[in-house]
Amino acid sequence: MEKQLEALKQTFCEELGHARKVDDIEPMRVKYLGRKGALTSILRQMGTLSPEERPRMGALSNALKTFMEDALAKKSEELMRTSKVSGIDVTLPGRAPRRGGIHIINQVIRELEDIFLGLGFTVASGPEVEDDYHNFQALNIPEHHPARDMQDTFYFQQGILLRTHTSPVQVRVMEKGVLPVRIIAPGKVYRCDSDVSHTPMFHQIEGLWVEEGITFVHLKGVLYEFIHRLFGKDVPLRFRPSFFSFTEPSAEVDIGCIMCKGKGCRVCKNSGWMEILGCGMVDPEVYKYVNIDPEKVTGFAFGLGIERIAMLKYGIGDIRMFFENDLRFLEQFA
Ligand code: 2NM
Repeated sequence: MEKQLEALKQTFCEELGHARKVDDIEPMRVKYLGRKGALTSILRQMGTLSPEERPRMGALSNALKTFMEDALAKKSEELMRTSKVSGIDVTLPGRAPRRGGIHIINQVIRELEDIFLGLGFTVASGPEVEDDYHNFQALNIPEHHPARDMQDTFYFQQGILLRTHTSPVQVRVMEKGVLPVRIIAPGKVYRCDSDVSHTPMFHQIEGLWVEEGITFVHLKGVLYEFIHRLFGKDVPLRFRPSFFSFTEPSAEVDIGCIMCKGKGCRVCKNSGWMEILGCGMVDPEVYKYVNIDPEKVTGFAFGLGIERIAMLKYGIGDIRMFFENDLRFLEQFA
């Protein structure tokens, strides 16, 4: 029996020397130390020994058992540290998560916000799911105006819709009745439209200044300053008369084409000018809805599309690029 124990230790040590993976250890524990294992079957012969021999054999078997247990534990720990577990090298460093960045549209929004904060405006926001009253009626947009059509506006149900501009934010700020108002409202807007130059969701920034004594001169002063801070002091601009139901008088502002410097190109359709925003003096009709007395205060408002500004600034030809989430495009602006 002593010889058997000696031989068992020998084969155990040899086999353990060949173990290469942590997964090799458990089968060995079963084979040598398990209930039906090699050591157990040797111990079954204890009964055949003389009473004098038993204590010594018992001690030898126990020593071997402890030896094998310790050896298995040590080897297992060593393999865990140094070798492959099921084909995975746990000692390799992990893959670092990729760093995200601020979307180019949000970068442009921040830049515009910074300019207007510098001109004394504060940033306002409001719901993207709006009601007909704040999105159309309070802005003096007639009941049967084409802008209200199902074709142009996403409706949830009669009277509830996705805002088609950020003007309802301005209506809500005026409703609070705290004057003066000097705010910008950047955010997402929605129109049922989709092609190279239109996406169903896009971004706008609108501004509003309502206070005693505000005139068209203040409007021109703020917009000149804004455009010069955004596109540089040398860019020419011009005001063209226009029409909006919520402003009177109204104007559209063009800047000298920044692609061709006014010479005429594809982007400006050979005119040398590009339209970048709409503006005007807030129509007294609008004040009626928000309980402001047009005899006491006046104000101006303006609005522009963020994507258009970003496309001009970075020479991007297709508005859909902003929303396809192709990292090869987005990473250029990270
Ligand atoms: C524009 C152009 C002109 C505008 C007007 C208002 C409000 F609420 F005060 F009436 N908010 N935004 C406005 C005026 C927007 O976008 C091209």
